[in-house]
Amino acid sequence: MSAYQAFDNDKAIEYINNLGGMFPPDAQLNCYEFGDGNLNLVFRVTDQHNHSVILKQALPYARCVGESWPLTLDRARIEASALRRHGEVCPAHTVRVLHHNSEQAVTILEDLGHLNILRSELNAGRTFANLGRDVAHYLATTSFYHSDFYLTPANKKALIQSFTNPELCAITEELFFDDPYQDNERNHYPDALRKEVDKLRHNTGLKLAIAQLKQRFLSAPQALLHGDAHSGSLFVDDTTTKFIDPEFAFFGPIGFDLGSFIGNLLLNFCAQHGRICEASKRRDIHTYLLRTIDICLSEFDYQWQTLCEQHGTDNTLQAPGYAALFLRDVLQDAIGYCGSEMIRRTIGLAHVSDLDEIEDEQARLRAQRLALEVGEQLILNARSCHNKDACYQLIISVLQ
Ligand code: SR1
Ligand code: MG
Repeated sequence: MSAYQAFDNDKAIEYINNLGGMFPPDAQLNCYEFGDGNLNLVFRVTDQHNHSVILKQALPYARCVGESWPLTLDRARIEASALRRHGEVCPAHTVRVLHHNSEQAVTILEDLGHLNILRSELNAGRTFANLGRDVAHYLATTSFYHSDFYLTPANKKALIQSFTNPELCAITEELFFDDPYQDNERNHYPDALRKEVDKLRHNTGLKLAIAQLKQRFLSAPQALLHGDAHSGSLFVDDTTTKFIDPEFAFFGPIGFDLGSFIGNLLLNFCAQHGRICEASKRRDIHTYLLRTIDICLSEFDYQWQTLCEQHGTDNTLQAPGYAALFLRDVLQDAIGYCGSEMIRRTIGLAHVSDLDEIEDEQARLRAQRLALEVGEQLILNARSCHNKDACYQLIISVLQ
C-alpha cells in the first residue's frame, strides 16, 4: 500500500496484518470504526483474546463538515510527533504511539478503552480527585521542556519548523478569535441568544482583548502545545489521566492549553445548572470543578517554577524574579483563552455536549447565557490577575 487511501474496517485489518508485530501471528482480528470527533477515522482492532489497539487515520477533509472543507493529512504526522515528544517528558499522561505512517496518515495507539472521555464523565456528574494535579503536571512538563528555558535556541528553532501547522492553526485562529465576533455561516446558536451575541459584538473593549489574544496566538512560539486541550481530549478514571489527539499541536503561547482546559471545566460548571436538579448534588459538582481549577492553577505555577529552578538552562533565569514574571503573563493569557474557549463553544461552529445536550430549553438558554457572560468577564479582566490566586479569585467572582 503506498498512495494514500481512506480505510474501511477490512483495510484497517489488512494494514495491521501486513505491518506485523502488533498481535501474535495467529491473531484473528476484528475491527470497527467509532470516531465521533470532528476530523478523523478511528478504528478499534481486537484479537480473539481481547487484546486491542486503536488505528487512527486522518481524512483529507474535516469529517464534521465534509469534503467541502479540505484539510492537510500532515496533521497526522504532527499529532504522532507531538505525542512522542510529550510522551518522552510526561509518559504518565500521554497516550502511547505504537506506530506511525505519514503517507497513509495512520497512527496506531495504545487502546485506552478501559478509561472514559472526561467530558462524558463530567456530564454524568462523576468526579476525579487527581485531575487538576495530573493536567497541571502534563501542561507544566510538556511546555517547560519545549520552551526557551530548556531547549537550546537552535534546537527550538528547528522544532518550531517541524511543528509548523498552518492549516490547523488557521482553524483555531478563525473559530476562536474571528467567527464568534462577526456574522459567519459557521456560527450557530438559538435565536433567543441574539441579544447576548449582539452585545458581545458591540463591546469594543472585548474586541480589543480578543485581538490581543489572537495576536499572541499567531506570534508567540513559547512552547510545543497540545493545541486542543479540551475535555474531549482526555481519557480518565480514578487513577489515570491521559491526553490524546494533539493534531493541533504547534509552538504557541503556553497559556493557551491551560486556558482551554479550565474553560472546559467552566463550561461544565455552567451546564450543571441545567443538568442536575438536586441543589446539594449540584453544589458538590460545582465545588469539585472549582477545587480542580484551583489545584490545576497552583500545581502548574509550582511545577513551572520548580522546573525553572532545577532544570532551567537559559540565562534569563539568572535575573531574580524573571520566572515568576513570565508565569504571570502565561496565567493572564490562560484566563483570556479560557474566556474565548467558553464563548466560541457556545455560539461558534464546534459546541460542547455539556451545554447542547441540556434537555430543557429554558435551562439550556440560562446555561448558555452564563457561559457567555463568564467568558466575556474573564477576557475583559484577565490582565488584572497578578498571580495564580488572583486568577482563581477572578473566576470565583465572575461566577457569582
Ligand atoms: C473543524 S474542527 C472544530 C474543532 O474541533 C477540534 O477538536 C478543535 O477544537 C476545533 O476547533
Ligand atoms: Mg480532537
